Amino acid sequence: MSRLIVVSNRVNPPSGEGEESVGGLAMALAAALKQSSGIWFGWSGQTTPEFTGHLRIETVGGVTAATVDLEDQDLDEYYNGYANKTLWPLFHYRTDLAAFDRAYDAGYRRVNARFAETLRPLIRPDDLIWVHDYHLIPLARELRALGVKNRIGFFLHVPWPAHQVMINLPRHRQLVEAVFDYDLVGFHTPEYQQAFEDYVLNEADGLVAAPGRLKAFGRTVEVGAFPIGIDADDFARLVKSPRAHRMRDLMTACTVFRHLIVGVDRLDYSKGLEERFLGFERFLTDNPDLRREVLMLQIAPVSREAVEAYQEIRGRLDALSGRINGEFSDVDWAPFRYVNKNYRRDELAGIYGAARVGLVTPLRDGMNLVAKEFVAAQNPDDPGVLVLSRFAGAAGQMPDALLVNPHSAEEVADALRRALAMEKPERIRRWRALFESVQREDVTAWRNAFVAALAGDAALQAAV
Ligand code: GDG
Repeated sequence: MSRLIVVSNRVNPPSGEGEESVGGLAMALAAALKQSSGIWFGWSGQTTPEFTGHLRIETVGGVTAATVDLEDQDLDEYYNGYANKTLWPLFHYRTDLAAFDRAYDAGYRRVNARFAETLRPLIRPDDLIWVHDYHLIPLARELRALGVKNRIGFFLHVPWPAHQVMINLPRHRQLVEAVFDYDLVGFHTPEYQQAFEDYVLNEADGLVAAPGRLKAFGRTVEVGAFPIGIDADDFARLVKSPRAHRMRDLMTACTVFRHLIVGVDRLDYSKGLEERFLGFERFLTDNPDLRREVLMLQIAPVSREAVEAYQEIRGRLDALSGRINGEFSDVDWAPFRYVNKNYRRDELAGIYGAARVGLVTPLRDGMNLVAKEFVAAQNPDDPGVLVLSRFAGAAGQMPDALLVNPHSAEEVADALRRALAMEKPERIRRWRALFESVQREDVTAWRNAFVAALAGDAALQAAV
């Protein structure tokens, strides 16, 4: 069997049970690599004044990590710049927040070239190379320029935006042309795959050579939808852990006679936190009879603090959470807890398990793993209800959640009321259907399906 080389911007395998928050991509890659003897290559997270190209190889949490430091300027132009100020907002439909700057573009290409040069000596002829996410779209192009002939796949963890949104990017054709140096390109959902196809047909004179095969720029690429999932077995273990039990008991003790509504997200404007807070405020306004029966807990560890848009949204959330508590609290009671602290994964499992409602309302989200973790943490005999944004990739796989438009405070408030009033038989019926898909379409199924397609292994593809 071929060796797998996984490439992503950051390499940060969780070191154990209590590892801090590392985001959805890192959780998934660590889980995917645990099952193979592969290598995980990417940025160490450190910077130096000048790029050295020095490769560091170590084993962390059962995974062989090969990392390289970047230069200070790379951090500004590539990571904070093109990746997080240009592509992230654009791919999440926030053209108002997207910064277009030639220096970012140049930094992005420079780092992709540096990644390719550093990775090149590690590659053996029959390795499969699997590149992840929007930071590294041109990596295959750079590797091909160095003579790499291996099968190279790309997986996008965020949405591929609609054609009319994509063309806001200066030099968009150049970026899409680079996609055609891959052999296989994977998206979370058929909708993102379709949006990519629309672009190729409309902007690149491309054509559909066969189902799942697009031709443009003189090359052909295979495309497909590979919905990511959680490490279901590992999460089941966390749910049963002593820390999860302790946390569940603690949360249950501080919500006596009340229902817990929980949200867990990186502090990011794509996650719809402001809109969610307004939805909860609307719920409190519309339902005076239920006010004392709920506690909303929002956990939102800060991320990407160097980017202004993240500093600004943090300020607005501080103000909004203060306003809600100021308006509705009493001497002996407050409706809302808003926490920027990072919790251990086993503690999160306990918090999810104590909640009657999981409120997951991103404005746009490639998939959203929190929705799946919430479902996996529920007590089968008395499960909570998932309220989920229809704009999360996960919505297509989770029709038994209460699906809402996250922009509508009224819809969010009504869904909360409905979730709290839902009788046990309906909760159990909905939860069973959700849990079944969370287990079946887990991270192992995702990895196996992508790797089989990349290997071009028809027998394996038929089996997954
Ligand atoms: C990207 C895409 C896609 C959150 N707070 C804490 C904590 N977390 C963990 C969650 C979950 C992960 O972070 C977040 O994953 P998501 O999928 O919800 O979102 P992104 O980070 O934006 O991930 C997304 C994903 O990639 C995979 O393809 O689903 O659409 O945007 O696992 O539990 N973990 C800990 N403490 C926290 O306080 N330990």
